[in-house]
Amino acid sequence: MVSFNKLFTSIFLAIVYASSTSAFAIPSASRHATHGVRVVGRGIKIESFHPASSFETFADGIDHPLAKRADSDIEGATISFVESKLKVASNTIKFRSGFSGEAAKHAYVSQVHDGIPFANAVANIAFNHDNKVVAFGSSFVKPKSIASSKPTIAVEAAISTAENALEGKFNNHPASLEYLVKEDGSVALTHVVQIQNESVGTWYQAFVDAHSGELLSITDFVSKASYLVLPITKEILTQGFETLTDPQDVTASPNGWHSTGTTSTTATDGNNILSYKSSTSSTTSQSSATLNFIYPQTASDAPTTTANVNAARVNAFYVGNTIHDFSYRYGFTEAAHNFQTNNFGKGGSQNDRVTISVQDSAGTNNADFSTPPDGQSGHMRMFLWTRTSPQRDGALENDIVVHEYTHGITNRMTGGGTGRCLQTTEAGGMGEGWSDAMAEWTEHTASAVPDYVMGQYVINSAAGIRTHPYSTSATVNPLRYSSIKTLNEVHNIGEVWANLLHNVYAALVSAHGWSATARTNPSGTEGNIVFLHLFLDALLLQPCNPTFVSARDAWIQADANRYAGANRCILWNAFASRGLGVSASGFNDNTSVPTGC
Ligand SMILES: *[C@@H]1O[C@H](CO)[C@@H](O)[C@H](O)[C@H]1NC(C)=O
Ligand SMILES: *[C@@H]1O[C@H](CO)[C@@H](O)[C@H](O)[C@H]1NC(C)=O
Ligand SMILES: [Ca+2]
Ligand SMILES: [Zn+2]
Repeated sequence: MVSFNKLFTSIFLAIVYASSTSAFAIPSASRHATHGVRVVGRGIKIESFHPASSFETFADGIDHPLAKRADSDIEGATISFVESKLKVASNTIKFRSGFSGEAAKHAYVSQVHDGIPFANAVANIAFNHDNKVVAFGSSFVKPKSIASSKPTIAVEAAISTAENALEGKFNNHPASLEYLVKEDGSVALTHVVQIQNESVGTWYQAFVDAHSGELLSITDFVSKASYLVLPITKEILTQGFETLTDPQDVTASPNGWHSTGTTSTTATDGNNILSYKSSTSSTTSQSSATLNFIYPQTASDAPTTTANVNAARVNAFYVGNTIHDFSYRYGFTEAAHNFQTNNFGKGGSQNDRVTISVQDSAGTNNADFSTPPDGQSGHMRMFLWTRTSPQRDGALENDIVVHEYTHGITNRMTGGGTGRCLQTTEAGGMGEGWSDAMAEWTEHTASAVPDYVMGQYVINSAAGIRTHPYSTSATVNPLRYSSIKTLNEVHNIGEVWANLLHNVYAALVSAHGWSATARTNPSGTEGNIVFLHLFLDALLLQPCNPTFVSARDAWIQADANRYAGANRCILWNAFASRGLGVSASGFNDNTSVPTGC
């Protein structure tokens, strides 16, 4: 729980920090790929640095040094490949995790010194079914200097520095020691501690120099939605509620949605999702085991009436579980670091189902999602929207719930479950884009690909909450890769990526048709199925803190792995149509596609 007993000292120290970190420059687009800037606590600006990632893909694959050895395991193959590829000693490489996905095997390593891993110098590698390397991303560095591996500042002092600067409380998640590469090429030893402030919904991982005591960097586990204020129209809400019976997919949720395997409930409280208001025990609960969650919502009543709160908790529970289930079918499994209380012995870390706080009192006109590492629960907060009277509830607009949960998918599937790999401005921007693209994917009901608008119910405006609808028409949506040059805010950058993906989706559906059973049958050949496979496969392939260019390359490689490159030219043409062609770089458009496309 949050304690307030340090309020006075924290005000004092935060002011000291404000002056010592104010030298950071305002970011320009050239820093999008390597920096993330956040304003924390009482207005302190913290700029975190992430060494640029290289990313290479190898189509049908290349050999790793142990390829000829029948007994080579994923760990040995990974270490030997990284060693030879980067020409570094094997004792500078630490194997972190690995697993076999459907289309490829994935492994994640860190640079290491004196047995202590580097937080922001990592690499990821993928092997296809022929045991060949198909993708390699790396942010390993050649350090100018490395601090001693023996801390001279105690962890307690580091915790108190972080608590003061970030205006929160150490959450007792075990602290660790990690190296952190700084922008000047030197490497600091840091105490890594998690600081939360439950009343304002912040959740950071702080990197405090274990020799100087300075707060050097943070990971922000929260992805916020921020929405444009648009004029309210008088459109009347038309309700689309339906009664669904047994919507759970038992391939993804073997004990259904209300049982962990050891504990069963009759409430919005299960293995994948806990949906509540105010207190985690305040769920929608049935008195008997019939599980009849029928709570009609009355749009003309305030969202806070008992009936409407029940409708919100039930809808959030249903949507969260549905995303869990269909994303599971496409590879967001236990081993790929998903969110479940019980993993049924299938790998990954458990006890991390998503908790959803509906009508959270901490804010209005927004929603957010925190993604800590695998093994700690993801947390979604849904707020009320105040543009209308009565107010509207984000938990009853499915695209918002899907958008938020998808932050959990992208943050967990990029970089091996650390929750640390979408932290630069550019990668964070794509995070927003994937979330909108997933919301769009769930809402298609036919092969037509009309323009897509996000968030029109909560603000009661047909234009929704983004600057443009997502569209195949460059007149309706003129955003291109080069638009990012003048954008700094992650949702605005995300619109560029979501619109690229809208065009990729339209191209795949136009080529391969559309399946109405895509959520439960991922083995079809239709375009919407292909799209979601490549979407999730590419997350696993791309490097930590990807750029638009490396994320695009990961899609192309994902297609090589799963479909032998059958969609290569479709993908290239769609990406190139909005400036992300072969020679696109540094937010300069290029519309060329490879020869033969
Ligand atoms: C959480 O943030 C609020 C608002 O900034 C602040 O008043 C409160 O003291 C913080 N809590 C902790 C534990 O620091
Ligand atoms: C794209 O880049 C290539 C060089 O790789 C150049 O030859 C071509 O003219 C560029 N095309 C466009 C349309 O920008
Ligand atoms: Ca997990
Ligand atoms: Zn978001």
